[in-house]
Amino acid sequence: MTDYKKLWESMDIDLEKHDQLCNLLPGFFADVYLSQENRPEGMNYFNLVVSSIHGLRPEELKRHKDDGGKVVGTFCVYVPDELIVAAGAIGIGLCGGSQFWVPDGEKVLPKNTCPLIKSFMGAKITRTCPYFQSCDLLVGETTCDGKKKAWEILENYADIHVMHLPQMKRDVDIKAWVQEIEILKEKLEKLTGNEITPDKLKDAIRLINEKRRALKRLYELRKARPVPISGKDALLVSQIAFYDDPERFTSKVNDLCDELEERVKSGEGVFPAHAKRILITGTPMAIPNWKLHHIVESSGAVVVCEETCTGTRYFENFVEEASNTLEGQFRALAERYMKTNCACFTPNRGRIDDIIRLAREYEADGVIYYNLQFCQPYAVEYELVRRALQKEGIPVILIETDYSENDSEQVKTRVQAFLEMLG
Ligand code: BJ8
Repeated sequence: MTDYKKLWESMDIDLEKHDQLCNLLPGFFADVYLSQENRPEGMNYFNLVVSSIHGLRPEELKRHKDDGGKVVGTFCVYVPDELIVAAGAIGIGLCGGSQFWVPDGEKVLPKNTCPLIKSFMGAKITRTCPYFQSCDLLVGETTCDGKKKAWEILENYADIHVMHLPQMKRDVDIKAWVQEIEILKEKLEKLTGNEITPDKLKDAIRLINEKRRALKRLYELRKARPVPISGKDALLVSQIAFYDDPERFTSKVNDLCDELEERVKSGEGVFPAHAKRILITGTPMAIPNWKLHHIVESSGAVVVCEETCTGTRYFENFVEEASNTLEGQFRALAERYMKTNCACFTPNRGRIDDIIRLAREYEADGVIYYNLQFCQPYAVEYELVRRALQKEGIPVILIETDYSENDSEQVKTRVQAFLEMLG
């Protein structure tokens, strides 16, 4: 602990406020996670990562920086991690999932802003997040209006580069994204002093594809009946993917999958085979946002899949590995990333098709459409998703909520009524 204090001091962390934050997590994690029965052994690694979330990994980031390396923070799954890795930097996903930071975010943002934005803003301005404090550069993007305008405030506190994301998927838009990737490449080369060569980028593409493969393998195993791992545990693994070392993470996920494969073979599950299977779709759930999964799974149902950016959108689609030129690699990156279906795009029919496909593949009994309060793109898109699911005979409910516990009982009542309706 003493050592970490020195580490935090070196990062200019507000120690007093940071202590308050650190005191909250262990009890919360124990209630939500350690209370589960029959968890896979392979989750021990991920428990460790969370229990020392402000220690172990930030210490690695510090060592990397002491050796002259750079750390780059990102907020969206459209920003290509491969480039950051190829520049010899470490990429960290910074989306805020904690209510702790929301009141401070509200000091500089309107209250009717989505909690994810208020949370990351609060994390930065209070200097209580070692990941934010480690970053040499932040990379924002023009997705929703809330984020787009938040960058202008955030740049008072940190260096930020904003990528201009097109919001249609025509060839002209893919070409525009290639150009943004080229600009980011130059920015990263300048930051790190390292040239991004085709060989380095090829290795980085392989590395990140391997991580995606491991996550895909984990998700495939959740198709089994009974399901060998809880939705809460799978969500935790997805959340950790955003900040852990990619190589180690991939190997730990594959170890976990080996164990789950054995479970599937022997018919061992964490919920009875008849438990209702739920697909969650919607806005991302950044760590430690476990609210909805906890409500669903403590009501006797199991979450089998997330069509979110902390779920399938993060790992589906691989980057073509064959190209040996930067030009070809940039095009391959742009094509892969532009396949992501975010509600910031218009039209966004691909997301509706994905939800229907995933609901079938995972044999979901119902879909919960999860909307972070004040997220307009996903809120508006609900109507189209609802109509499409109704046509397919797939029950759906909209749950709009924030990070606080204020509405937990109300959300629980609605989820339980939905589960009862599923019969
Ligand atoms: S690709 S979902 S990570 S933008 S911040 S849109 S919740 S109002 S996070 Fe996102 Fe990239 Fe899209 Fe995924 Fe809504 Fe909040 Fe905006 Fe949000």
